[in-house]
Amino acid sequence: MSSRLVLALDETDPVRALDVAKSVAPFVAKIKINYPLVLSAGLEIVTEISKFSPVICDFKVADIPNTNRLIAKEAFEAGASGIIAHAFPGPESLKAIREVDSTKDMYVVITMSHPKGGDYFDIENFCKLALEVGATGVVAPATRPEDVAKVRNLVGDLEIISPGVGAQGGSSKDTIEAGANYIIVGRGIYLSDDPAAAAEKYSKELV
Ligand code: BMP
Repeated sequence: MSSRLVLALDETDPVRALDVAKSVAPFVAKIKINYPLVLSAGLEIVTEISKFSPVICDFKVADIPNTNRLIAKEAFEAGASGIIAHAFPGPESLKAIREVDSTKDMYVVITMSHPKGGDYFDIENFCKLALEVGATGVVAPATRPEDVAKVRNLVGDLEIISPGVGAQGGSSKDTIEAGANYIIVGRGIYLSDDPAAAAEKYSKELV
């Protein structure tokens, strides 16, 4: 069975980031890159890492449609296989990303994993929106499996990717049982003394 693990590569040293990415590639389905690495290494790092793993650009895009379109275009042209966007700017902003390249993945944040991270998110409306705009999937928190289960009921077959396993205390097993397709692990892997071994361990817990 293929891996259900996504690495969140928030390592800001570009050389180390590439080393980690290469060593964990056999154990992960995808690598998620966020602002810390892109701001330190430049967008070229997306192109580099895409050579050995699909890359999701976690830019949490949240702007007017034209700006969302421009951001998505840059990310996809750099080689990203997908992008993460916020729901609250509404359907036109999300559709603008979809229209850049509908073969790419678009994930919509439904609610967040940190303490009180769910207090300002509207799970029902955001799930409805993700379906309406044809999202590939949604982001829901491993730290609150009850929210993952709620999201699963609302989004049908859309993919659920869940951050918060490891450093934030979420459990892989509970998250998958609640209905997530993939867990996202960052510090639990890239800060480990042996990132490949850590990735292998997390990936085995999931099969
Ligand atoms: P870590 O395993 O080190 O906590 O990393 C989690 C990753 O997932 C980070 O890149 C973070 O920005 C992202 N993330 C999250 O933790 N919670 C959310 O609700 C949404 C996220 O994208």
